[in-house]
Amino acid sequence: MTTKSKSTGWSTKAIHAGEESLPKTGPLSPPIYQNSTFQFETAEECVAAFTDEDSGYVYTRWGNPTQSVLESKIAVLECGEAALATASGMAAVSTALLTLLAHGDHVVAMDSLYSGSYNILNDDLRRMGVETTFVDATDSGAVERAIRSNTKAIYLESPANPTLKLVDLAACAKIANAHGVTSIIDNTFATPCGQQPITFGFDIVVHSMTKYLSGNSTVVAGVIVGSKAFIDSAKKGALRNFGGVISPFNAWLTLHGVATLPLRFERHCANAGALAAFLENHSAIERVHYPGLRSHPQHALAKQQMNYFGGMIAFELKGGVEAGEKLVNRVELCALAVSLGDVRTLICHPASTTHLHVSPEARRRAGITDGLVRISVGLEEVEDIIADLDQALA
Ligand code: LCS
Repeated sequence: MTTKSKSTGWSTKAIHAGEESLPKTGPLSPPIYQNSTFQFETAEECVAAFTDEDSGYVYTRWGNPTQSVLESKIAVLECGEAALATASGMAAVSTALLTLLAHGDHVVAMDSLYSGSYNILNDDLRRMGVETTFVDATDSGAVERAIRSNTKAIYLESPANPTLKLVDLAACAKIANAHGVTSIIDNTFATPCGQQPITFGFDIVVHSMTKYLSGNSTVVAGVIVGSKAFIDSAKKGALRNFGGVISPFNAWLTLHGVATLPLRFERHCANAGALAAFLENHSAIERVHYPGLRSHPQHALAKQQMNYFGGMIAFELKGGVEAGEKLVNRVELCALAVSLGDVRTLICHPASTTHLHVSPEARRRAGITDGLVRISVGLEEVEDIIADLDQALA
């Protein structure tokens, strides 16, 4: 199965893609190469591996066979030419940005982002002489208006963490392309089952594989997908030099997760749709943010560009922060935990957890209200999830 193969379904790809390099006789599932270094028979072989890095493995910070199987699989699922697995989602974000940017460059970014990504752009890269303008990217015109002569990249999330705002993928990719700017999107919430931004014209996709791709809260991992040229330069530059490589064990665990992603994601989304409808009709709730609801301001766009509406829901309680605290203290089945994409339903309060280190002003601008509660809908029977929230809201 080759990259961009369209001839097979998502589940088939998730299970089989990337495994062509495995011997046809021997272990059925990809083995784990839990080693840091590789030996050679002769000096000539060793020099050859250093000269042509695609010809073999040298040292796990430079590449490892378990990692390669995972990378090939994700590249196929995201319809990209190549992929690079990383130690975390943040290592994927930072490696992609460090590969692209230099002192004096400018970035246009969405105002609603995962806090770590917001902080890299707003603090670390600013300190290194890269300026970022944050805009309401639900308006693609605002993205275009913020582009300057030194803009090198646009950086987006859709659906965004934790507001569930969307960006128009085709419009933003077209704007970036027209201005010769590299488009990057964090596809963690949608997963490749929900949307493949590269098919809309995006240049680079990043993921926290800690979430849906691994699926069991056992791993911290990330991945970058893009052209072979970009992935090669990230692999031989920022990833190798800054060292944010995935461990073979985490790559191996993630492979197991990815194989069941299409199956799991379908159930996450079906449960989320039913839960969102329940929450929207609950008298204690002011507003529900879920792209699959007709009340979501970008529902039409969601239908246009997403295969599924996702497993993440955010909502605001009529009683604000105090009601939110009471709710998360009263749930029994749902776990009070950050992160997302787990088989279990997770509930959290972004303003006091995931986005605590984003300034109140930036949170307000992004639409992260103090009363916003976020749910990562799990794979339990949806009746049980609804019953738990119903008793907690009562
Ligand atoms: N991108 C998105 C959209 C995320 O939600 C996260 C983590 C990251 C990148 C970073 O990935 P990591 O390095 O953690 O693998 N999101 C988290 C969250 O919402 N709660 O805890 C972590």
